[in-house]
Amino acid sequence: MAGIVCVVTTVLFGMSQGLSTARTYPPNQVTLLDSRSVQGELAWVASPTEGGWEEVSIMDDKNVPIRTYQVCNVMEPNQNNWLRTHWIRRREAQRVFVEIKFTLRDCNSLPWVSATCKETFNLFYHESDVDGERSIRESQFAKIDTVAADESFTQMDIGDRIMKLNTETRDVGVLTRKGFYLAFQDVGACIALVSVRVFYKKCPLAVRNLAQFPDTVTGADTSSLVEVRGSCVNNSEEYEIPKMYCGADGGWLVPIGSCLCKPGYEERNGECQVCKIGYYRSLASAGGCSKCPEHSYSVREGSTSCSCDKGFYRSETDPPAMACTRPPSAPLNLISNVNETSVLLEWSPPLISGGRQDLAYNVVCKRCGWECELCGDSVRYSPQRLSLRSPRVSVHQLQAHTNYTFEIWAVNGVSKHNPGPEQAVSVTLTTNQAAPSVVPSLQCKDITRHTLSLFWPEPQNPNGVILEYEVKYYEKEQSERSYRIVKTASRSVDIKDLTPLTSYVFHVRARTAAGYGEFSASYEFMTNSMPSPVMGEGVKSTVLLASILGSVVLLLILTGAFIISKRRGKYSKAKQDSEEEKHLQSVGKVYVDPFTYEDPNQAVREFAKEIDASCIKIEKVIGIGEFGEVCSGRLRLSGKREQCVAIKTLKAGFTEEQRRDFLSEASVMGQFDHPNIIHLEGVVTKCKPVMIVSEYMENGSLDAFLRKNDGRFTVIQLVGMQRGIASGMKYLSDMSYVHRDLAARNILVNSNLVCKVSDFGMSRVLEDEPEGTYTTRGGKIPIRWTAPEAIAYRKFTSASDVWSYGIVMWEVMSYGERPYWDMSNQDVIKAVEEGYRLPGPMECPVSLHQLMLDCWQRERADRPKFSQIVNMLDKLIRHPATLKRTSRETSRPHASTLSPSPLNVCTASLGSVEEWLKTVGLERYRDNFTNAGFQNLENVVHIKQEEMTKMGISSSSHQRKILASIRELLSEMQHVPGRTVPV
Ligand code: ACK
Repeated sequence: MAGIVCVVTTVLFGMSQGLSTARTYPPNQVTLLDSRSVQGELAWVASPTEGGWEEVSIMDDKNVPIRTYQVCNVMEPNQNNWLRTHWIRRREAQRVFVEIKFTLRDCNSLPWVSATCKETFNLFYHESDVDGERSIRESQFAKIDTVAADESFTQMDIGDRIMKLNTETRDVGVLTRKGFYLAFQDVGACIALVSVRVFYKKCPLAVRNLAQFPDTVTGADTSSLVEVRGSCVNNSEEYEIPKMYCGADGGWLVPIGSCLCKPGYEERNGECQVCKIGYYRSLASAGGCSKCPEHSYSVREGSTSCSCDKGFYRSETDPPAMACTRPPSAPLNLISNVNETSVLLEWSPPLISGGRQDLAYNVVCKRCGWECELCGDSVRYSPQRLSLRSPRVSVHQLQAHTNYTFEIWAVNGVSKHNPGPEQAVSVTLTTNQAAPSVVPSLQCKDITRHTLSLFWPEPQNPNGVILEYEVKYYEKEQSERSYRIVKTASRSVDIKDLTPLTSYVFHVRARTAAGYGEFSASYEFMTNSMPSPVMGEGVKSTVLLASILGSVVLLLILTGAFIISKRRGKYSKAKQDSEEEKHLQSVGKVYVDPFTYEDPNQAVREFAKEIDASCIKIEKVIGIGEFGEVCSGRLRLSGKREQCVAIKTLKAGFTEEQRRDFLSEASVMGQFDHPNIIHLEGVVTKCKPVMIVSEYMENGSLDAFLRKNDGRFTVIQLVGMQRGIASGMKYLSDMSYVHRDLAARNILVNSNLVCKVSDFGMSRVLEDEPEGTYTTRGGKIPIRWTAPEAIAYRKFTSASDVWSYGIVMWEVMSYGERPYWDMSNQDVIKAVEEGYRLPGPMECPVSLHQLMLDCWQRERADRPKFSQIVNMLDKLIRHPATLKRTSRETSRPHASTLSPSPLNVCTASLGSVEEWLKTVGLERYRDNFTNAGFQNLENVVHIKQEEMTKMGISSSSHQRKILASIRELLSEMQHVPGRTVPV
């Protein structure tokens, strides 16, 4: 026996060479007992106390003593040796693990003990709340398992000093008491317990998805999962409840939900770190910190948004990532087109959009008398007043002959932060005369056999003083053509001498100084058979007021009287008509030539208001007129607001004749009252210098203005200017005034691009016109603007003004180009005589060029009237699509209106670039063309405007002239048989 023990001991010693005292445990294990870490004796309780388990101290490989238990009673049968540990506190564990390291002797290697030798031992536990129970009966222990060695050692192993250490781990649970004892039962094995470690498992503190999960003891069951709720790490917030499961083996499983870094922080290395200065993070769900967008900044760490730079803003709906923006600048180039009581306003977008895409426009309408007040609800806007997306609006139902100011505000999403006058542009205008609107209803107050007493309300928009009403009526059964008319100044009339029991249809209309309004809808009333009046109500024509008296009987009785009265009715109609005719008077005003006055000063007194010189403040000289300086200044008339005016002065030392001629312009101008005719404020004749004071036109004369703004306007704006001039000319021709010198230089333009006809001096047509040329008949005439019949035999009429108007249209579309360029006056006369007409300027819509050609019809009767021109231009403005096709896309206009010009003939027949340049008066560019490689005209026809600029032809008017000539050339080539157009 002693020999065996000795052998075992020897083996244990040998094994101890491989044992380490390093006590490092996996992080998810909490050790409750480790026999190797006990200093001194273990002093566990062995039973029997003698001859059973024995505590033996051995050295590990670091020479640190460790305590072991051994037993080796393999030769004696019926062994029952118990070894019990001390009480082990359970702490929080519900399931504990027992790791046993042991060595076991192979029974086969001890052949003489094979009957009694065992190769297992039993492991027990006993739960108890008490530390240090004295004696525990065997039966109180519960078995955990029978432990067998994976490897047992033999005598040979001892000789070879081979370590055969077994490690077996068993778990036990669910534990419920405060602690427990373990017991090892040996039933006859040769065994050494090298170490015993008891531990439980924990899932260690972990951070997943920015949520922190604490140390968590595993569940009681081997398969149980403990659900743990995480808490968000610093500077983060719960996005979705963070959860994880702690598995029985101490590992975390299945993270669910998450936390997100708060605004102002971003995730870095599983933490939420603050955004740096100049950066921001606005939403917990957004990515990382971002740099402050344009025009914004942040001055502290952890910013959730960036503040806007001064003068820049964010709207409520702007995302923090969007750059800060600012309100737009004012719209540009506001122009107005007045059409009776409607106005078309158009403008160009502002220079500064503020960096936003939500630019819109609001319209403010003010009616201005002594003071301005906002327009009421009766004014209509199309498409709307506010939030306009396109730069145009038409305003309707204004009052006639009234001053209005329209402000167009450019607005965007941040305008409300800093609204200011720099965001608006305004225009002041006067509406035209307009006929009254329709009489809205008609009623019949009394009905008798022969009389209907009608009354009606005033039209909603009288647009002036109603001079009279006209009632048109006819028997329903008869044709509308046999109508009768009654006129009255009041809003009621008795229509007499009617046929009894007859339905009549009535229309009524009102008249003001501007003419008649539209007839009302039709209303039907029926006379009755009663001699005394009954009340009647009008119905619209489709509805028949049928049910008057069913008295067929009465009808029969009255047949005789009926026939007689019907005859009388016809007679009295004739009488009535002739009486009414007498009321008709002409409303048209005719211009009076001041030179028909015996004393021309009388005309001045009649048509021009005398202004006291003290009311005028001259500010600066703006030009030189034929009689003296032209100045700008201010006029303050008592009871009126101060206004800017232009002042023409008569130079000192004038003759009486010059004074008369000078003032004749005021006598003419003073007769006109139209928004497209320069308005005369008055004259100063009682002191010197003699002055003519007129409204001030900020942009001066049209030709210079266009040249200064070459290419800057939309076609609609240009047509708007033309429309204004045509409207002014219509007014003049309606008054039988022939201008004789209509040209862009004699049109003035105000700040709203409104064009007004000016220059009504009497003498200049013959004497002082800068363009004037003496004709063979002696008079001085502006040849390029003047119709052939006026040049040839001084036939000046509104039709010759129409010719000049066509030239003005051409000047407008070519931005102030000189008509017929450098051609001499003689060549112009000859070319026009031969049928040459100016080609459409570059980008000129075909429809406008066609209108010009119409104005240049040789037969003056074939030319359109100004009223037709106004209508035509209105139509084009209303349908801008008609302005799309430009002459660039067209071939030659109608052959009958544009026969070959001298220029064209030249270009088609002469092949060289040099000769062609000569014909267009631009031979100075010969070298430019040669140097750029343009050897023949075939190449030239492909030239682009940019190429010309590169070649050194910088004048845009010369470029245009060249392109126009090329178009002509091409068109000419198309008409030459057998020639292919090189395009
Ligand atoms: O082209 P402008 O600037 O416009 O130069 C001439 C100059 O005076 C000599 O006629 C200007 N002018 C004439 N009448 C007016 C006016 N009512 N408002 C502004 N400028 C005017 C014209």
